[in-house]
Amino acid sequence: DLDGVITDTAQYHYLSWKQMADEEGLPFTWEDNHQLRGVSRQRSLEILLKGRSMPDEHKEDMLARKNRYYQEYITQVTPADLLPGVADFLDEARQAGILLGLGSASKNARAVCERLGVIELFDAFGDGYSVVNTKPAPDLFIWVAGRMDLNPRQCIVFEDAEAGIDAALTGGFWTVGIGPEDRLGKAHWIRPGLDGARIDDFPIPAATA
Ligand code: B16
Ligand code: MG
Repeated sequence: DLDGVITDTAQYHYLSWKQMADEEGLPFTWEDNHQLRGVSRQRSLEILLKGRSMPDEHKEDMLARKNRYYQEYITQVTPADLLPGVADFLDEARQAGILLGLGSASKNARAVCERLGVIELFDAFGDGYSVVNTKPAPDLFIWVAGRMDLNPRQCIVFEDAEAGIDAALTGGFWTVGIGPEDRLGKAHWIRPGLDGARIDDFPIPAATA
């Protein structure tokens, strides 16, 4: 995953939704924002609207505005925005010959990874354009694994979102939850972040043919 695992763009998503919600007079807090982690832009708006009905045209306008604000924020992203330990962990994995795949719900994932300077590290890159059914459907992670000729049981998904852990478990992947236990309790392993993480911390049994 990208947002919340490799970099913390959750704050930029929040500020963009908040600006749009304030303009519309809709209540929206940082706590509400946790429900939007890993969830597609369209689905996020539905959650934010809490059942309020709106003409489709107005919804499209709200989505476009939120994305404009977000794209403005991510122009600030630099390699210094990699979360602690991420660069070392990705380096260690590559040196060990482990394939790396990105599975983000975001249509802005490519721009963010380019700005972070990590795009070249990935052997497969799945983003908000790759599949129709978004997390918690398993489709994105299965798509990414398939691009690397891997079976889900040969892969570990690192996720900060409950929707992402659900997606990975449904797809048959090993899972590491990055964040608090109350959000990620279903994952095989849970860590607050990747700072100090080593690949041996996540031993998966050899896949059988
Ligand atoms: P966009 P991830 C997700 O990214 C974010 O966590 C989620 O908050 C956002 O709504 C979603 O991407 C879509 O992003 O509006 O840029 O297409 O965590 O799956 O990397
Ligand atoms: Mg995430």
